[in-house]
Amino acid sequence: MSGQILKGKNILVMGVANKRSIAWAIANSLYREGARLIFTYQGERFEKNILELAEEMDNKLIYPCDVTKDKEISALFQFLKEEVGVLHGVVHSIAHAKVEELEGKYANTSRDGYLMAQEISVYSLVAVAREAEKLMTEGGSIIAMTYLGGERVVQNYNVMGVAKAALESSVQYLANDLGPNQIRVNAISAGPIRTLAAKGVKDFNTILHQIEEKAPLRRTTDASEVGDTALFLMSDWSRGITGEVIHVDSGYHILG
Ligand code: N5H
Repeated sequence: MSGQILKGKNILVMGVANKRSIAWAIANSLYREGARLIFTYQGERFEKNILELAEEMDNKLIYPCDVTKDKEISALFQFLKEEVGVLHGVVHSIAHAKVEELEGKYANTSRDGYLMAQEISVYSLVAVAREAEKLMTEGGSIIAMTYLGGERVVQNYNVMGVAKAALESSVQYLANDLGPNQIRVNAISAGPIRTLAAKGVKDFNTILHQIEEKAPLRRTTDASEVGDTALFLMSDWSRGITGEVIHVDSGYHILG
């Protein structure tokens, strides 16, 4: 089909765990506009999910990558170099924290839990961006996922809020480093969405109801809205934007 805005673009999508994943909604938007997608997954547990979900997608590639292992990141980029040569985009939709640190006081965060949240949720972006730059010989776009709790205190977000603050700052530093090669780095700050990461979050329904009552658009965020914003950020329409955080949250973040 002609007229697809991402035709000929190779985009790495990291972080599809299941069909509810934000990364999966983003992949659907990108695929609709003609992108060739390369998916990574972490561990056998999620391999089956991505194989099934992406079964019907033309030309996709699927490769394992545990972002805590330098060797796995190198192997992924070696694979990309051989299979696609040039990379145009990266979608980073990966985060992790110990479940026990997502409630109660931030002050109780363990050293171990702090480092784990930072390593998986933030350092992974830095490591991936550094490798991606080498393959983005025609310019590129890198996007990461963040949340309001990185800008201000949101009850229970705790160690993940501090990780998102570091992620948003990393987006700015990486945008500055990679900009001269016409590689843009941005983040999307999504409103709460019922994903696997949100599973087990106490009072998630209450949080969603609050958004429905108070957000300017009076509704919660749909993953497809995040997908279409990611599409914009991957496309040439956003060519002048880098180091930015775009809120896709029904406007909730403007409220005091
Ligand atoms: C204020 C809130 C509610 C409390 C905080 C939730 C934070 C969620 C983010 C992290 C990434 C969730 C997480 O690491 C869960 C793990 O401990 C357990 N789950 C897993 O291991 C599953 C199986 C795997 C697939 O998930 C991960 N991530 O490894 C924030 C909410 C209103 C909004 C929200 C849910 C934000 C967000 O960052 O996702």
